[in-house]
Amino acid sequence: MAEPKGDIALIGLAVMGQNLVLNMNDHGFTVVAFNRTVAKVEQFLANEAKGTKVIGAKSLEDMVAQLKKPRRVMLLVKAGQAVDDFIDKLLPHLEKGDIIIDGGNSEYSDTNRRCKALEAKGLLYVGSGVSGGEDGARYGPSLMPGGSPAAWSHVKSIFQSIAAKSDGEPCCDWVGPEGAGHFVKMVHNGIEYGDMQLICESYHLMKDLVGLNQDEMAEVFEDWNKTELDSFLIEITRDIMKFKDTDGKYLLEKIRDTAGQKGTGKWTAISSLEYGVPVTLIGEAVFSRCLSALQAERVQASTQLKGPNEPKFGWDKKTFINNIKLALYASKIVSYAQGFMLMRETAKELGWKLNFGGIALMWRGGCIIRSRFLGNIKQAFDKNPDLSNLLLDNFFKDEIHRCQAAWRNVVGTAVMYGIPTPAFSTALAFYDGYRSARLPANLLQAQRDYFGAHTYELLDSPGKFIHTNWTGHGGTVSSTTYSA
Ligand code: 2AM
Repeated sequence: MAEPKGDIALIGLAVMGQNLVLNMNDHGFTVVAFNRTVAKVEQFLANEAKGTKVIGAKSLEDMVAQLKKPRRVMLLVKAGQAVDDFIDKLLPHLEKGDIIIDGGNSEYSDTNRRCKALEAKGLLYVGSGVSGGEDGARYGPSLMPGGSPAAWSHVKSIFQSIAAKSDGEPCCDWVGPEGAGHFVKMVHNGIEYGDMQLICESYHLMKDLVGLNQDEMAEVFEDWNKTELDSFLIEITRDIMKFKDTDGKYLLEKIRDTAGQKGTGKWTAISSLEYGVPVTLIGEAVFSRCLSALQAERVQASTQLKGPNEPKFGWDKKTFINNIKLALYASKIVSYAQGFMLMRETAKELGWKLNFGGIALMWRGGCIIRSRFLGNIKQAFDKNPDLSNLLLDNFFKDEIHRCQAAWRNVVGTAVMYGIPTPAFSTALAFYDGYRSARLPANLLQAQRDYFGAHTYELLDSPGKFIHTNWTGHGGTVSSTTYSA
């Protein structure tokens, strides 16, 4: 048999898979394509992949036979059982040193498990976050690969050539071991929830408090997009504001205000609870979607529950709109600081070494949260790879200080007028908590010790747990200390 020509095989010819195959082909790689329903391979070759170098495979055996060694097989199939099934079917055809890559939306804990299992068999495993939707997959996604470190040198050139570029640099770098790539993709999605919620709160304030119409709001977003808020999400929001339905009316006004979700934001919030990291803004963004979904209840309650009786909003519009912009920006800094805190803590718990600057670079282009802002985050980690918190970087510290008065004004005004701004508010509460040398948790510890003998430590002797008999009756026996 002739020397095999395939640089990589790709299994799963739904839109994302097809587009990644075509993207790899454009960059000079020979891709072997396969799909569970084999008829789709023929269809793909006869249509989308016509005239390309893509090779169709009739079976897994045929597919593997067409690959150069070490073999690289990328899965883009439905997350969950389908990935395990394909791994099981592939194993008899592969040998030590071969590489399986999962580019689907797998949960990172599944990727942890699969990575360990395959490494134990002498194979290499990569779990990669892929972001940017269909267009990204076709012309340059953000790629977040993690897994067996030895695999990186074998997939690097393919991954970095097909990835989006930002200032000439590929939005793809090695994230870390095991499920680190999928974990970082999950946090990306959580941050996306937060960014979207912040923009929605700005819209709410501009519409219901300032009284702007959609053309005016489109202009505001257009202006913001030329500043530090320059990002894909602000850009599409501007376009949504302007979009008119076939009847000439704004489409946005006709859309039901009930948000859906697929779960990645929820998983980020669950992880933050699991690891004990206060990722409050993403949490609020998830809960805001839940509250929006209670539409029938809200409509009912709106006829019964009264808001404040404030005089008409009398602020200078321009000033207040600029304040909203600064509130959004400051809240966004807090949200990303929280996201990186979660990644840092998870890395510590799981013994991963994560490349934080690389993560910012991967998100800088290609994905939904792409923005100028991520360039600043990259710079912060370039300056200090061990930066403990983004808020303590000089650039972000100065920016938060610059925004602070406006941010407090917006949150305060929203509270006075009864407009919900959960993400703005929680970001500010976090900021004030994080910068407090002393919080009222001394009282909390006293309460816990009072009713449950949970013990407390004194300021001048940390690590020494004491129980006090607060009432003069009851026992002096303390309960064991534990941390959930
Ligand atoms: P199909 O075309 O044979 O349905 C996205 O759904 C991709 O995942 C498709 O390529 C689909 O293959 C594949 N897929 C979905 N569920 C699968 C399963 N249980 N086993 C294998 N492949 C699956």
